Amino acid sequence: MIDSSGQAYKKARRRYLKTTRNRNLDIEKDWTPFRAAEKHFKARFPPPDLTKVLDLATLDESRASEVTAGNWAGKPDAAPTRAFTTVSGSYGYTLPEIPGLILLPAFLCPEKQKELIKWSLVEHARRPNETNLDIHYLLPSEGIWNAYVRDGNTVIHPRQIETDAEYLKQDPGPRTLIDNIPANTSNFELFNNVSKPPTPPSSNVQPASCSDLLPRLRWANIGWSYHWGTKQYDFSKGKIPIHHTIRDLCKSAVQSVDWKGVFALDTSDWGPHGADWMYWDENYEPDAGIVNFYQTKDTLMAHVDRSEVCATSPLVSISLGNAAIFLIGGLTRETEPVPILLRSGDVVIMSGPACRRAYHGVPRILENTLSPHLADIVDEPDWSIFKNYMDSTRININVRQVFPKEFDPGLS
Ligand SMILES: O=C(O)CCC(=O)C(=O)O
Repeated sequence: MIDSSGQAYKKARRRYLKTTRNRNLDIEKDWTPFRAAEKHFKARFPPPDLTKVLDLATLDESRASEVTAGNWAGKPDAAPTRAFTTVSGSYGYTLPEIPGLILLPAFLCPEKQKELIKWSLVEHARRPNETNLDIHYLLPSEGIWNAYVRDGNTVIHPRQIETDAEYLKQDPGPRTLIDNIPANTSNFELFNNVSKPPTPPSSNVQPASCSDLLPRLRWANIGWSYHWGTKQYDFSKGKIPIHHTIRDLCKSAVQSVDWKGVFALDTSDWGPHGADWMYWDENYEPDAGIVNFYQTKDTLMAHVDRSEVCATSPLVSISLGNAAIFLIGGLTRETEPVPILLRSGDVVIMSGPACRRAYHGVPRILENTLSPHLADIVDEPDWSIFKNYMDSTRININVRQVFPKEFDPGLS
């Protein structure tokens, strides 16, 4: 699978031998099953074994060139799955181990993937949508991508630290108290009233060119503003409308699933209002989310999405660009996660009480796995600048519904 005579392999081996020389093996005994899986897939040396990774693209002959790109492939039967036919006639899969987890391989055609990559960079990663770079830099209103395309040498200056800023004087108060408590309809008022001061810019940020900053673009908020400091939504900032392309796509993903087949026999606790999957075709309405931009060395550690008041309605997650290992387990890190290989165009839906608040993360972006249909610039020279960025990038667009349909948050 990996070329052991290559320079990258030799470098990874040298680094591994150096960093593990004095390793205390006892530490590993304390790792939870989720942590152990993260460590396994993060490892550069030896490269991770993917034979226990669910890779549904390997079932689809039309995806053969994607599977061979980069030489990373898992197995189609690495975890038990149940196939169903979506309303458009393609295959979808559920995992009996994690009720509510839906996999829609190749849900997006290559043209749609390109459209969404362009949308993420050109239209979305700019004001009024907040990005991680806005915290530290004074970005032009056209956004980092468009500034980079115009002139990669343009220098972007750090945000000044206002020493008398209100947020520096404020006591964080309940912030630490309620951090990590799952939101619900009963504690919504309390969450909504927590002070959400702007994140102070770092004091050691230096001016940087657009070319240097672009690989540091890590996220852009969608819809309701997510406040990263408190891990809660800041509803006082209002809701930026979800772009119609994203809304339509997420709704069509939700409508393509046979929810009765998924949940008819489910006996889990759906909370005070009971199960509502039978209405999702009609009333699922995405209103928040994140675009994640990963470079090949980036990871997303195990976490639970607890900030949405609705803990059951679908979270739709779209993969674009390089492939990744996605881990999803249970309600604690003690459950051994299922590793799933996600490729460009795949859609994952997390729904229902067992899945929506399950631990999940992305320990590895698989290098050199840009699908041939995204790497090809012969017929489309304008794509080449996107292709160059995507060579080392994975984009994930994930979209949620914050409030249950019957709940009035009282926000005007
Ligand atoms: O990148 C992914 O596939 C998952 C992203 C995610 O879990 C998140 O943003 O909360």
